[in-house]
Order: sequence, then C-alpha cells, then structure tokens
Amino acid sequence: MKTGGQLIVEALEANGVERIYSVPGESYLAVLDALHDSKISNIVCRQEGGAAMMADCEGRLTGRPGVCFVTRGPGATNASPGIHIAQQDSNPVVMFVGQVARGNLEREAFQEVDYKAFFGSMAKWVVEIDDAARIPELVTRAFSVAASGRPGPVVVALPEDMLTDEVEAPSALPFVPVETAPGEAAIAATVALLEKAERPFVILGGTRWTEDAVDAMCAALETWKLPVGCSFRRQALCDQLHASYAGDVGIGINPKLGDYIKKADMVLLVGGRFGEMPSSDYSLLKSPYPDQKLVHVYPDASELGRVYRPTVAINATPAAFAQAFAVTGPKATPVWANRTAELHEDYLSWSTPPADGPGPVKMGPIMAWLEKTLPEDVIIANGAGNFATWVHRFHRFRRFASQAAPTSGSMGYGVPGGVAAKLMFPEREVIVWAGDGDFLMNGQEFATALQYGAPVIVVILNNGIYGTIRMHQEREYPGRVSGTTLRNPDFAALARAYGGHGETVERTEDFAAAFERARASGLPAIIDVKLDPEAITPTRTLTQIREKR
Ligand SMILES: Cc1ncc(C[n+]2csc(CCOP(=O)(O)OP(=O)(O)O)c2C)c(N)n1
Repeated sequence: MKTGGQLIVEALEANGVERIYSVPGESYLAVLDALHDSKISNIVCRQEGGAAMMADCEGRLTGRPGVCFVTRGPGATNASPGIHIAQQDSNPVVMFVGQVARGNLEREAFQEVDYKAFFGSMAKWVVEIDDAARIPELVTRAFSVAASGRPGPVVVALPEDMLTDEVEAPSALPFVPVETAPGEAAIAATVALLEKAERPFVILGGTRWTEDAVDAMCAALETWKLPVGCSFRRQALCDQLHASYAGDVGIGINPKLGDYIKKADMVLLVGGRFGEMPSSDYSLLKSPYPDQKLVHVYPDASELGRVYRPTVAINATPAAFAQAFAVTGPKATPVWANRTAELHEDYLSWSTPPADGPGPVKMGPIMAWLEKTLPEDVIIANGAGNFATWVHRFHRFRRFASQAAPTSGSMGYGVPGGVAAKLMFPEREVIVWAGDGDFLMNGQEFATALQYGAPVIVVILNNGIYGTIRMHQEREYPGRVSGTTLRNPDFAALARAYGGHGETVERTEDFAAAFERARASGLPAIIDVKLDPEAITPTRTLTQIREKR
C-alpha cells in the first residue's frame, strides 16, 4: 500500500525526472513528504511564475518535460504565464497543482479553481486525478502527451485527500517518446520541388529538434547550398556562421531578407508554425494561400494546413525529417548557390554592431566585445523588450540549445530561464539578458540562483522606461508619454543584498572589466548598464521615432 504522494514521486522517478521546480503549498504536503526520501532535487522557487518558466526552460533545452509543482488557487494562477509560454512555444511541461479535497469540490472551497476551465484553452491537456490507484497511468500519460506530437503543457490536479489515500497500484512505466518520420514519397516530393525551384528558402523553427538533427540539417543545407533562416527566437537551430545562414526571421527582420523570402518560389518550413511575429503578420508567407510553393514539415497533422495551405504537407518531427533529408542531394550545382553566399555575406554585415549610438554607454561596442569573449556554447536567456534586439541581431548563436527566450513574447523569462539553464548545464556560461522592466517581473528568482549556486550573469539594459511600449507610444501618440516611465532600485546593490555580485556600468569602456569581475566572482551577478533611453533601437533614437525622421 502506498499513499498518493508516494505514487506521484514514484511516477516521476519512473519517467526519469531528476529535478522539479516548486513553490510549496499545504495542498500537496503528501508529495513533499514523499520527496523527502527521493533523489529528485526540488528547486524551491519564490513565485510560481518563476517555477513554471523554469520547467518550461527545462523542456525547451532538453526536449523532455520540465516539471513543476504549485499549490491550488493563487499558486496555479501565478503559474499561468509559464503555462502560456509552454503552449505558444510548444515546450513539454508537466505542472502538478494542488486541489481541494474531493468532498469539497464545487463548493468554491478554499482556493478552489476549476482547472479544466482555467487552463482549458492554454494547456494541451488538463486532468484531475480522483483515484490514487490511477496515478501511475495518468502521470505517465501526462508526460507522453506533453512530449509527443506538438509538445505543450499538461496540468495535473491533485485533490488533497487523494494524495493521502493509501492504495495498491502497479508501478509506473516510463513514457516512450514517439517519432513520426517522413515517408519516401514525401521526401521525393520535396526533392522534386527543389529541382524545379530557382529561389528556394528554408526556415527552421519549432521544437522536437536534437543536436544530431541540427547537424544533419546543416549538412543537407551545405549539400543543397540552400539559404536558411531561423524563426523568431529559434536561432540556436543553425550555426549562424554556417555558409547557408541568411539571418533571423523574427521581429525587425533584415528588410533584404524579408524581401528575398517574399519573392522566393519555394519555402521549406521545418518544425515551425511560422506565426504572426516571424511571418511579419503573415506577409512573408500569406495565410491561407502563400505565393511560394510550401513544403511544411511539422510533428502534428492538425497544424498542417491550419494557417498555410501547403503544397506538400509532411507530418514528421523535424529531427526525423532532417535525417531523411540529409541523404538527398542535387544533381548539379544549384542555380541559387551564389545567391546563398550573398545572403550569408549580407547577414554578416547586418549582424555587425554599430560603432556609435546616443549616450555614454554604446551597446554596439559592448556587443562586439561580448562576441569576442563569450564561448560558443554560451546560453542566453531573456524575456521581452527592445533590449533583446541587441542579442537577436548581434549575437551569433553557434550551438544547439543555446537560446532560452519565449517566442510568446512574455516578459520576465530571463532570470528563471537562466537559473534553470545553469542548473541543467552547470559547465556552460549562462547570461541573462534583461531590461529594467523585464528583470523586475521575475527578478525574485535571483534568490533561487543564490540558494542553489547557479552563477548566472544578469545584464540589465536599464533605460528607466518600459521602452518597447514607449517606442510604440511615441510613434502612435508623439510626445504624449503615458504609463511607460519607471523608477528603479539600485540593481547592483540589490544583487549584493541577495548575496550576489553587483556592478554598475555608466560608460562603454567600463563594461568589459565589470563583466570580467562578475565572471571571476563565481556568484550570481547583476550588471546594471545605464542605457540612454534614446538608444531605443540599434539604429533609431526615440526622438527620431517621435519626429518620424
Ligand atoms: C508579461 C508581459 N507584460 C507586458 C508585456 C508588454 N511589453 C512588451 S515589451 C514591454 C516593455 C519592456 O521594458 P523593459 O524590460 O524595460 O525593456 P525595454 O523595452 O525598455 O528595452 C512591455 C511592457 C509583455 N510582453 N509581457
């Protein structure tokens, strides 16, 4: 006989879980008690949004479900941003949430929430386990649903009294990841379209990739001399110094690249949904009927033809497609080979930081310095804001699983994402790239970094405004500043108050030494970079935007 709490922990162990992220609650004390005797490490967070984002980051960087535990009611609602990110970004997450005792359901008992209603449009599956004997079955199914097809978040609700029930139950068996591979006809149809194409373009996106698959895809691009771009915040899917790499198909795309894609005669879209942001509001590929012939490879049939009517629809994981595509090749040097080289050259100049900018801190030279000093396998985690443009445009991602940023455009991801990344990959350098607004949305997880020895370096581009929104405001309502100004704490002092290392940078030339001191400290660190609010984009100032210059 085992308690529900013990069965939950056994099911986690059976599914290979080594680490969970949590904020405790009295609603799942029986699980906490069972964890006491387990080897699973429990990373205790400071807010459920942080815990859920850490679980998302684990799913994002490993492809295996990240797991978090939160309490009922306010714990669950606090966690919802992480669930929304996992859904939009297609990352596997299993979130366990407390529930009121079964006998009190439907009375609006203390912190009762109808999880199917609350998470219904946001999670891939929501299940409430009413019978402890079904824990092995339903927990393994939760892992399977989260990780298969198009991955996503699964919410598992645990009524409090169910967790203390003692029952007989079979041991949980682990979930088995399911690969869907392209058939020979699908690969032949892709090759036939390529043989007729003159201006093809490849877009890589989504999840269900592996390091081997990325290598196989890079080899195939080389063989076919195909130009390639990575979808918004999927830049780690191709070495950006690969001769085929033409740039980031994201927000603020290089106009020349956008133009090339619009005029392409064929697009091979592998793994991505190519949503509103990467498609520049469905203008690069028109929805529902693209101008280009479209081969769409996606690990879930329901996505194929949902937004774009494809010429060839291939229901396969990008990993399986890449392996199959890698054994094909052109009959002769393709007509587009020179154009691919030109596009890469163009990318190299587009991603060269500007030497100048307004104010005493110039981000261009700082980015240039970082590019020289950061190791190839550095992981960069960030949330949303104009500050992120510096990374998207000027950091050349080299390795698989080196970018941790939500395509959903959620703020507040950098600190929890970075902490989780550092816990997963302690040997890799992890940079959290944040805005001042962005940092304070989940900056509390800096305490988690200290508690578990995760020495991330947080670089805050501190311009004293919710800059992105100020930028839109100045464009739409020039000079009418409303609701976008911030008064910030001393971030370096805040880092020290947490027990970390703090630096303030007020001049370009001081950044490198501050960064090296942060590295040498061996502690979680914050570098507060005082950025002139005029430096709102790498190429345009706020004044130019206001005055439409
Ligand atoms: C959770 C969340 N809330 C609000 C927004 C809307 N939003 C997008 S960017 C932004 C401002 C970001 O400010 P900051 O982090 O200071 O970066 P900056 O744009 O100034 O570089 C806001 C409020 C969002 N994307 N996500």
